[in-house]
Amino acid sequence: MRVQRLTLREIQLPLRESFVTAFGSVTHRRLLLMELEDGEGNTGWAECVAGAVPGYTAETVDSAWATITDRLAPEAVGLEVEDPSGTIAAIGDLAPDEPMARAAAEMACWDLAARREGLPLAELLGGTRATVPAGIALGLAGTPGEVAEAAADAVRRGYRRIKLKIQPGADLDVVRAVRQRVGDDVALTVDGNGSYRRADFDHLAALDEFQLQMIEQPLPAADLQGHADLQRRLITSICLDESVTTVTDLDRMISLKAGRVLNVKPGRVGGFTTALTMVETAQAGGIDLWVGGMLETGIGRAHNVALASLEAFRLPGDLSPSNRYWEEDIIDPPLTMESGALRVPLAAPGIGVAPDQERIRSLTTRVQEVRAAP
Ligand code: OSB
Ligand code: MG
Repeated sequence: MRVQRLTLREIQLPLRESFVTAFGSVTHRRLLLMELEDGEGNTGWAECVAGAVPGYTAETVDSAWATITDRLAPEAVGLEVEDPSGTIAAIGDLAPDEPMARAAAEMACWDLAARREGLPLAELLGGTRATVPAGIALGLAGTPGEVAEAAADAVRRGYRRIKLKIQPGADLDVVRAVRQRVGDDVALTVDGNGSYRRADFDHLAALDEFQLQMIEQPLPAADLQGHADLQRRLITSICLDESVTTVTDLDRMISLKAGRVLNVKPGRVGGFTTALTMVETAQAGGIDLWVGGMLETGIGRAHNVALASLEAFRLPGDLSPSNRYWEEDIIDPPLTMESGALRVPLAAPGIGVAPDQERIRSLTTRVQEVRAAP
């Protein structure tokens, strides 16, 4: 397979409501869309998960734009590869510390490869499920009572798991209010996005009484040893997100016992090739798995849903329908939730959802095209 043309677009899309985490507030999602063409009429699409400002990791929309246009695209376009993993073998060394930028290219290659073979992406990745359970992430905005109301509303709408963003000063009261409001049978998790410190261990141990499914990324990304020390003090399982961007990070998580659960985001770890290796490594190491999200549009969500269709992802992910974040998505038709689950798009090849070209054009703020030399 040979990529003849790469088109990188930046679009800006307003969120239905601002999403607040320990890193700050997002009201408009700036994001990059990658489109590849093979010169035989097939295209592959992917979304780069980097945000407008650094915080979650160091990569941003602007750094990923530069990485892709300056370093990756000139090498990737025109390259002959057997399969999508070949792209990463060929270009991985060009951007070792930019997994989000790499992932956009790699994941678009998977969509392209799947469409060339006429297979759903989920099937090419080894997925077997026809539906995946939906989970919702609730931001930090509002009083504990308001978050509890939002959680109750999410349960009414069918979500199978609720994740609450927390940070120092906005944690125990929120979790207590939500647990009281939704009852003991609802699966609840929290995500600190690295906002706690080693001095907070006693405070975090107070979360044990709420029977959370897990505590996601309480400490900074680099502090694997701190997570290991904290895990020994907690009944609740620790889940890592930001701390694991490479298979080596996952090996260290397992050997240090820095947590029992991994949030896999293909866009964070450099794409599906690494994500699939992580699945094997995690399973061998006794780590539970789920698929996370990064406020994606339907294009990125469809990639995540395809990955979540693998049997290995035993816990509900941050996989919500199009109308969770967007008044109008950039795919047509949008992803919808039925009985608390999303249908894996298996009826069409590749990611199985169609980018709404007209809408994407109208939202585009910059475009760059790279063509193979004739
Ligand atoms: O930490 O999982 C995270 C969104 C942006 C950046 C980081 C995270 C998140 C979420 C949102 O939690 C999950 C979603 O996309 O629904
Ligand atoms: Mg997280």
